This record gives sequence, C-alpha cells and structure tokens, in this order.
Amino acid sequence: MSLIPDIRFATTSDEARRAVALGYCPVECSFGGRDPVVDELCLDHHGSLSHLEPVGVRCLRDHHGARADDPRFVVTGGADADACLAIAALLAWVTPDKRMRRVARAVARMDLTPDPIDVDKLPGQVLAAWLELNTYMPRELGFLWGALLWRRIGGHLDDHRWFSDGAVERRKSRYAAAAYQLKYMRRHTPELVSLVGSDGRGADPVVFHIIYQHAPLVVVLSSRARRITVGAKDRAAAEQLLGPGGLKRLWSRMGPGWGGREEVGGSPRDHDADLVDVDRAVAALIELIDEHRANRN
Ligand SMILES: [Mn+2]
Repeated sequence: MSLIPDIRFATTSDEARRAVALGYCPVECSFGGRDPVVDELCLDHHGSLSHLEPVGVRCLRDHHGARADDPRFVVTGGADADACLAIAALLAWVTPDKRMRRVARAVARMDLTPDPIDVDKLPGQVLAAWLELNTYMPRELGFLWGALLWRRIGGHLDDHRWFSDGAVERRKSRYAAAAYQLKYMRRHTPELVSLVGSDGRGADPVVFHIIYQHAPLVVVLSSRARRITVGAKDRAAAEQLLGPGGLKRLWSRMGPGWGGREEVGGSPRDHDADLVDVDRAVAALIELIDEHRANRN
C-alpha cells in the first residue's frame, strides 16, 4: 500500500519556499540565477550547488525512502530522468540494489552530458525504456508520470522484456528520425550548428551523437521540454574553440540561470526557451569564437 504523492509545481522561488515551509520536499527547485530552494536533503545540483552530484543517484544511495511516509514534493522545470528518479527513490518506489545503483549512475552521467552509448549498455535497457516511455507532460503530471515509470520499470529488472523490446524498437526508429532531423540543422560557422527540430525532441542524446559528426559545437532547442542545450563534442574541443573554461564562458554571457559544465549545459530550468534564445546563444558563441581566435593571433 502506498500513497499517491502530492507534487506541487512552483513557478517562482517564493512559491517554492512557501511549500517548503509547509513541509514539502524540494527536488531540483532552481529558479534563474538565484540559489536553488532546498531543505536539509539539499536536493539540487545547479547554481551554488553545482559541485554536488545529480539528485537521483544521491537519493537512491543516501536518502532511500526518506519521504515514503510524507510524500509531498515541490518541483519546477521539466520532468527529467534525474528528478523523477530522485522522487521515486525518496518514496522507496525503486530498490537500491546493485543494478539499480548502476542505472542511477548512468542517469547522473546522462544528466550532465548526453551519452547515448551508455544508455544502450545498461541492464534490461531500463534507462532506454524510461526515456522512450516518459511523456514530459506539463507541470506536476510530468513528475508523477516519470516517478511512476521508474517504479514500474525499476521493479522489473528481471522481467523487462515487456517494455525493453518495445523500447529498443522505438530507439531504432528514433535514430532514423534523428538522422532525418539533420535537414533542420542550420550551419552558422564551420564549427557551429543549431537545430530546432521538427518534432520537438531535439535534445535527445541520439541527436547529439549524430550532430557531432558534422560540427563540434551545437545549440539545440527541444520544443517539447522547452529548453536549450548547448553542447561541445568534448571538453578539449570546447576549450580549443572558446578558450579555457569552454562553454563556461557562454553561461556567464547569456545571463542568470544559464549554466553547466565546460562541454555541456543550457537554458534556465524555470524559463520556457524559444527561438529568440537560440539566436542569442548562437550570436554569443560566434562572438566568443572570434574573440578567442583574435586573442590567439
Ligand atoms: Mn538533475
């Protein structure tokens, strides 16, 4: 017997803080440039907390079942694999065994850098299945669905064929769809392309995998998640094109809430990104490339 969680979606940090004061557990509640809203579990890894690991892997290891008796959460932004796994682990909806911990580490890696190869190597194709079956429904529904998916999939690591066969087939067709999306790719410089996909799944790791065969720097708008991801093929490529710090130079130029690592990151979680943001990121990258080139000469 388990309770249906009470998930609140906050659109401002004040709203999130009010929920926390009532006892709701904040999971990845970052708003723009301000410090993330956290409680004693400290479940964020953005802004001033970017030194911490992603939240899913920490909840499974350190806080398993911590909110099983009080299933109230406050969230914001998109319902990604990391945030939803954190909620599922806090509810003890997944078992913290060796294989699930391995899945959680892969979720963490994927949260920090798109890596489609790892997804396919995981036990039972569970992360691949989660990514295929997640809906990214808006607001609290997305998080509820995502956490339920982890519960269903995570509880069936031994008996996974019912979903993994379907997931593998869908992934294959997604590679084909991603290749097709290249016709929407715009080239800005020899090193930089952008992609605003037709079906709104632009930020699919599969897409990055394919794009890096064409250019080392990419700006992608996922209209489904309403977020921009800026990626470099690897850290060396980012620093060669943009200078020491790589894309960190871009985050500071784009303004509050933009952030990430040297080779990958993107737009604020609480902001619905659009084409204007894509153009701004592209313009800033071209400037940075030119500046770094001028400095070297
Ligand atoms: Mn995360």
